Amino acid sequence: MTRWAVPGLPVRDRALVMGVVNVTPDSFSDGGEFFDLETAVERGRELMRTGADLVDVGGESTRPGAVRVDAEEELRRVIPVVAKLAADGIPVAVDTTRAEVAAEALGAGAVLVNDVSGGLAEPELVGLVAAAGVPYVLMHWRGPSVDMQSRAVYDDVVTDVSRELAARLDEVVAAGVDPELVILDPGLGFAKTAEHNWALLSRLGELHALGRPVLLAASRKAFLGRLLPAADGTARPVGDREDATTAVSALAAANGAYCVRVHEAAATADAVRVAAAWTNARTKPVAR
Ligand code: PMM
Repeated sequence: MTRWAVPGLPVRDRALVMGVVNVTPDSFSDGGEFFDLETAVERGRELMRTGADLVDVGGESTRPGAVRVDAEEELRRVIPVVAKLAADGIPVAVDTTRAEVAAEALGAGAVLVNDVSGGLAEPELVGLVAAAGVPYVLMHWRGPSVDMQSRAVYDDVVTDVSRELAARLDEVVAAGVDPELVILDPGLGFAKTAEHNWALLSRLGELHALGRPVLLAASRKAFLGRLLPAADGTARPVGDREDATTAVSALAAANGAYCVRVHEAAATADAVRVAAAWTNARTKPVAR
């Protein structure tokens, strides 16, 4: 199996674990638990202690239906957290669609820009990433979270997402981004139904055919809650989706994912090691 190495990011013989630090009062997945500065910084450190390879700091919720915060508020939330974690020597990604926030975060020590809009929200962000020469997560995106589910319409979701990601990849490379620094992400839950997410996960090979490493962020998402309903049919609550998240991490890693983005690191850190042992044993001769 191809093991990717992206310049500037940790190199491991297994999938990378990206731990999520949401500095938002309204994220769907952790409900604003880590909203204030000290709590968010401590959360980032804890994710690293428990097995994350890098952390992803975001100040704007992208849950379905979310309305945007202004840039000033996003900067106020994100930059001090990035600065403190980077000062500890922690590899920090900034989860933003705004060029201004990305620029300030890189100035504060971030090493990766995670852009859920794939450069579509603010095209200036792409120029900034090109000039900075930093790794870039390019996610499949069809429009803002507020009404994105209305755009969850595909002929064949894997073919369509692959084609749209390939087109974005060509565009960001034409804008000067080094292709070796691009990580692709199908954007689970972003203009996707549960069925779309499962199709994308199960046909990961088709995304790998685009020739770049793939990041997956399934952690705690609604499609896992819907897979595991209670007896009365209600979806499994967000906080009880950890085991399902770990299962997805193992399967994603065993199927070649470069990085899995999760809210809790420990179980996924084990899962990606299990996956690596499993897949490596396929190619190593075993003595009798
Ligand atoms: N999903 C969320 C936020 N950031 N970044 C990437 N690259 N891919 C995703 O699917 C993604 C993301 C959703 O919100 P959360 O932070 O509460 O999981």
